[in-house]
Amino acid sequence: MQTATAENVAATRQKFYDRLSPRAMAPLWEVLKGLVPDQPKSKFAPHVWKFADARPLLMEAGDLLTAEEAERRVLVLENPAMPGASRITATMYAGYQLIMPGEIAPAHRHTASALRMVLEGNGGYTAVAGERTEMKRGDLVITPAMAWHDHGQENHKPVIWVDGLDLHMVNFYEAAFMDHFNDKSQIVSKPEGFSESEFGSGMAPMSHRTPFGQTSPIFNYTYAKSRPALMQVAGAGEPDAHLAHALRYINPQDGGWAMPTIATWLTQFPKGFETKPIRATDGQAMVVIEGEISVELDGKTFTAGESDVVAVPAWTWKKVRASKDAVVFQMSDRAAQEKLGIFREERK
Ligand code: GTQ
Repeated sequence: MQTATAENVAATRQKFYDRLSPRAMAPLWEVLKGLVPDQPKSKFAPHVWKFADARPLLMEAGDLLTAEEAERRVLVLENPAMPGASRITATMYAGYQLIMPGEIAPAHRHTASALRMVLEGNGGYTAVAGERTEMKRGDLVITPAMAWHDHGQENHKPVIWVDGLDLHMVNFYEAAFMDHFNDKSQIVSKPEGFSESEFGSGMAPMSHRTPFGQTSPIFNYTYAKSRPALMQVAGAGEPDAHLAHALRYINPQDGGWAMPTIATWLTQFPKGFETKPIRATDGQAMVVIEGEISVELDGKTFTAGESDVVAVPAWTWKKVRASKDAVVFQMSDRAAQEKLGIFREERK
């Protein structure tokens, strides 16, 4: 009789496993630790993208192909730990998008929701569901799921913004659809500012309507409104030890996040202020709108100035220090995680 050495136990088990795989089965005990980990361990790395580095390359892309050829001319922010994945964090897609003067990025619609944080090029526009909005630095423009959208620039300057999309979340569910409009631009049927008038002044139509389902009916949260609001709040009290002065973009219909999957907020960090350590299960991207910050992520420090983007992977200890008064836009998959009941954070 054979004695039960470690080798023959392993060999016997392997023989058993080999009979399972052709039957499309596998032993849980070999994979359980990876399937149900003790705590989050992100496969993604903290990173900073410098706009000074990216902008000339974006302009080169502008010479290489038109927005129409590209459909969307975007330099995708690829997390360096996962090249080729088109991800800035585990679930978030982000990129720098360019529209050259006179160009149109043609009208299409898709299941994925998009946001744009505008960096430069006043005069550019996005049209969403029959309404145009001008894009100015610091504006948060939202494209709800399945809403037609096209982008253009009639001015003489390039337009550049940061895109944030939930497309990986949609694709995870294998639930993605896309349509192309039969013309470059959609038909504009409403005057500019109409949605803002209907939903964006603390009022709403008497007959309850949710034109974009769970997405906010306001599709441009202008910096002309958000900045003075944030500055007044910041000027009136002490910053929160972990969050500094932060305001969330909300859906006025229900007070929840402006988008169903992506959480968005705007933070003012006073010069010299340093936040206490915090970590959370959401993967975040930070876009510096004003000033300069250094972000310590699991002990490594990244400096970010205007229009730079910082990736903060899930469950990474984060400390932010402002070397100048700073305003930072942040986006994450927190909105989706909260709906699923899995969002957690820890503060020191
Ligand atoms: O503007 O519709 O960065 O469809 C990626 C996919 C932007 C957009 C992206 C898109 C868009």
